Parts: sequence; C-alpha cells; structure tokens
Amino acid sequence: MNAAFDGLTPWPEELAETYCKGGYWQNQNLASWFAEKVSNKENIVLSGLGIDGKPQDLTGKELHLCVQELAQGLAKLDIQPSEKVVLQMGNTNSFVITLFALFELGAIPVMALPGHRYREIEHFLNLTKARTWIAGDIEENSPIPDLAVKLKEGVPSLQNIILDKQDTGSFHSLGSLLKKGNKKFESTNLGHATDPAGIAVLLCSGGTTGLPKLIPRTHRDYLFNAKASAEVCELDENDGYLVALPAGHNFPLACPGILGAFEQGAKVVMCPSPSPDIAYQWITDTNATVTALVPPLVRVWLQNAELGFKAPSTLRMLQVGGSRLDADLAQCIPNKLSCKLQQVFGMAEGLLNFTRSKDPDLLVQKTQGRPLSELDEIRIVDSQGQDVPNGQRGELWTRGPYTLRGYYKDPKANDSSFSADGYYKSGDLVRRLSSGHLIVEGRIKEVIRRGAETIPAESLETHLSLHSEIQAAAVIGLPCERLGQQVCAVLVNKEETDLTLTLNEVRHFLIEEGVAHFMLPDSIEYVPELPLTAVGKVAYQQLISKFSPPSPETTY
Ligand code: OOB
Repeated sequence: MNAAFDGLTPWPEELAETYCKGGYWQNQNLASWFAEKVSNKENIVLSGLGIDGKPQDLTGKELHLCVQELAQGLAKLDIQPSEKVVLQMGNTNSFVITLFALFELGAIPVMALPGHRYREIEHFLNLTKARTWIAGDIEENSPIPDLAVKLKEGVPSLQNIILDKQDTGSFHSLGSLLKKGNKKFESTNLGHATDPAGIAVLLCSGGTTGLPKLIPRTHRDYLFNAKASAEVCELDENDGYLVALPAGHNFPLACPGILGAFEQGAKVVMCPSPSPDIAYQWITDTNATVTALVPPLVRVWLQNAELGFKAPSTLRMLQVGGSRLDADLAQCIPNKLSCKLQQVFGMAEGLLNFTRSKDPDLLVQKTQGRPLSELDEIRIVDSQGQDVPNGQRGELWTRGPYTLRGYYKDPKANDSSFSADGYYKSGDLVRRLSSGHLIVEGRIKEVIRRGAETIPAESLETHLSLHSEIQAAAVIGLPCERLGQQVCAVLVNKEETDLTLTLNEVRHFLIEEGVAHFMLPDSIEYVPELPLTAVGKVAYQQLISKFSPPSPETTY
C-alpha cells in the first residue's frame, strides 16, 4: 500500500466524488500549492525570528529558496516520500521553512507542540515509526536539548535529531542542513508528485486528558479547510496574520492561519510568544491585522489593556477559540482591544464554526459560530443517539469534506468515536439556534455525576467567574465513595485581593446567582494559576489528579 494512505480511513467514494465535482477538493498537493502561491512573490510573505535568533523578513522568492535548500539538506538524510517526521518547533521562520521543506520532499510532518515532552514525543515516534525529530531550541533554558538526550537514549528507532541551534556530534542543526542543501542546488520536486488524496499532515487531538491521538489530514481536505477559512475571515493581501498560538496547532496553522494567509497573499508573522508585551511589539513592527488566541490568553490581553497598554491599532480582528469564552469577556474585546471579535469553535479532527463579520453583536458575543461549509453535516443527539430539537443540549456529531473518518492507527478510539455511518462523535455538548449558530456548553466527560444529578462544569465556571474576587475558576468532579463524584471548584484569586473566599461564601454567592442547590460545590481549592495544556487550555486532568483524595489502596 502507498504509505501516504497508511492509517487513513477514506471518505466513501460517492462523497469524495461530490466533494471533487463541487470544487471543494482540488487536485493539488501542498507542495505544488505552495510553489504556486508563494514562490514568485517579490513582496515580504514571512516575518519572524531567523535561524540566528534575529528578526528576519523573507520575500516569497527568498522563502521558496530556503525551502528548496532545506529540502536538499534533508534529502541527504535520506528522508523519503510519505515518511513521517515529528516536527516540534517554536514560532520562528524556521518552522515555516521546515514545514514546506517536508512537503517538498513529500514527507508527512507530525505536528507536535512545543509543550510536549518525552511521553508524547516517544508516543508519536513509536506510533508513526518516524526516524526523525526536528525541534526548536533557540530560546534560553529550552527543555529541548535535555529531551534530545533522553530520546536518543530511550527510542532506538530515532536516527535523526535535528535542532535549530545545536550542531554537535550527535545532533544535526537546521543551519548546517540549509548550507548542505545550498552547495549543490537542484529542485527536489518529489513532493509535487504526491497524491492529493493522501495524508499531508498528522495533527494532534486537543484533548485535555491522556496521550494525544493523531489525526490524518489529507492535502485536499486541509487545503479546503484553509481556503474556506480564509474566505470567511475575509483575508486579503493587505492583511498580516500573526501566529501567536503554537504554530503546529490546527487553529494558527490552517483556520485560516499560515496556510490561509499564503492562499490570499497575506503576510505571515511568526510571533515568538503570545504574551502582550511581545506580541504587541510584533504587531506594531509588522502591521499585523489578524491573530488567534485561546480564552486564557484573552484574559491576559484584557488585563493588560486595563493597565493602560493599548492594543496596536493595526489589529482588525481577534479570533478566539479552543475553549469556552465567557460572554462578559467577549463583550469587552471590541472596546478594550479596538478590534472585531470572531469566535471559532473548531477541532483538529475537522469541523470548524465561525461567527461571521455580518453577524449581530449578540451572536458574536454569545455563540461559537456556525459551520464553515454548507457541506458540513451536523447532528445534535441525546444519550441514545436520537436527534434533539434546536435549543436543546446534546452531543455534537459531524461529518463533512474536512472532518476525519478515523484516527491514525487507533482502532479502539475509532470504535468509540465514530457512528456506523461515519459521523465523528465530538464529545462536545452544544445547543443549536435556529440561525444555525452553536453554543458550546461543555464536554460530555466534564459533566459531573453527583449522586443522581448531573452538573455541567462549564456553566458553574461561568457563574463563579462573575464574582469580583475570582480571577478564574475550573470546576472538577472528584471521586467520592458515597456520591460517585463530588463537585470541587478550583479558584484563582484576583491579583489585587488578599481575601480568600470560604466555601460558604462561594456557595452563598452562587445561590444568589440563582444556581440550583444540587450544583453547589462540595469543596473549594486555591491555586496561583490554572495549569494549561500545550496550546493553553485548562488541563482538567492535572487538577483532578492533584486534588483527588488518595484511593483506598494507597492509604495505609
Ligand atoms: C481547537 O482544536 P483542538 O483539536 O485543540 O480542540 C478541540 C476541542 C473541541 O472539541 C472543543 O471541546 C474545544 O476544543 N473547543 C471549544 C472551542 N473551540 C474548541 N470549546 C468551546 N468554545 C470554543 N470556541 O481547539 C481548535 C481548532 C481549530 C480552530 C479553533 C480551535
């Protein structure tokens, strides 16, 4: 079997035909698309830190040359078409160069995130049989060099470790591979022959528990994803898209992200950190107009605005997604950050929902948008798999031209995550309005079962975050012998307050808010800040492990 299809569950043939005939899927792979969109551009298409750690602007022609050179250098390591390569780089120009160099060779990048450590990278290497790991280590105190030593010892199949700074006996550096390619320049062109129906990238699933699953995205579905997103976001050649979230995440990579920006002739700006002190400077220096954040970062940007730091005036739109955005934060964004808000409810598995620029304010503030494509099929079902009417909460199931039909080599997950007729069971609890807009109300697994009652953690979090002394709240279910689970509210105090609310005070506040008695927390815990996943979502599992009472076997 062609290795580009290994681990891919195909769409049914009639549907594939519909998608092709309707022009949703085009007969193009990412290597030839990149050559068409970028290689001849004389204007700057990419700004970010160069390999020497200094700011660097590249025109399309220059970027294309770098990509060709690195592809040559990588070819010398004998990287073959359809071979998987684990990519774990920070937001630098090298990320973009390496990504497209891999496409140029027809290799398949596995998009690890900078926050991943031994457990995750080992898992990706073993699952995909990748021989090569390319990681970014330019920032000070980077954990990557230590990780490199550990992986070299622990994963015998790992033959090539490529770091962007180090060039020691055991590791390659990107810089030296670029130079190696340069000496004898000839176009590789291997990737241009890749079948657009095959796997282009493997993305990580965004769960907040367990090891990430891998999501095969094909050339034609992923290009459709990026192009359609760019259209909805009304990107054009005057825009600059600032990559603030980790670039290997689906959101900044293709929703519309890097790919969508190149599609429309907009500039891509690789911002080394999403913190406002750094991001604002990059926006100002590069005239960036659009960026994407997760809600915990939105909170930081808004706090910064409250301290009097104005968001740069070029920013026209802030996309927010990845986890629930409180409506009160949503409402503040246009005023405090002087830009439009777009809510995005997406998943690496495929389906994307966006609020649109013409939507009334209330829909933009209070919903997570509506599906990207008219071919997205949405079902909202009860626990028996029966459709529920609009307005009622149920689990979101979906299928369509850019939603996966199966995870990469994970039969167990495939059994539980897909219906017999190919719908992906997202695990998200949503309500649909008559306009088609969705409101995300939580995840099935985040529903706490306390005795006979079910408590949606997210709705309790929303109430808690309205308290003037609470900066952030995460509600978790802790194991309890008597009730099965009990409700624990993990709170972060507002910086300026020394007061810590007592459990009674919190319960009293919630009662005043109209929260039902059975939902009131059984306990509260304080943390200085909520732990976050690699892309910046609240890491619920960490909190559950931290605050769970020891199980009977471990007590003496
Ligand atoms: C994005 O992708 P993933 O794969 O990291 O995470 C997907 C999950 C969704 O199933 C949902 O549970 C949650 O993250 N989520 C949201 C949300 N957007 C994603 N929950 C509430 N409100 C939202 N707006 O996170 C992702 C991928 C592409 C674009 C945007 C986000």
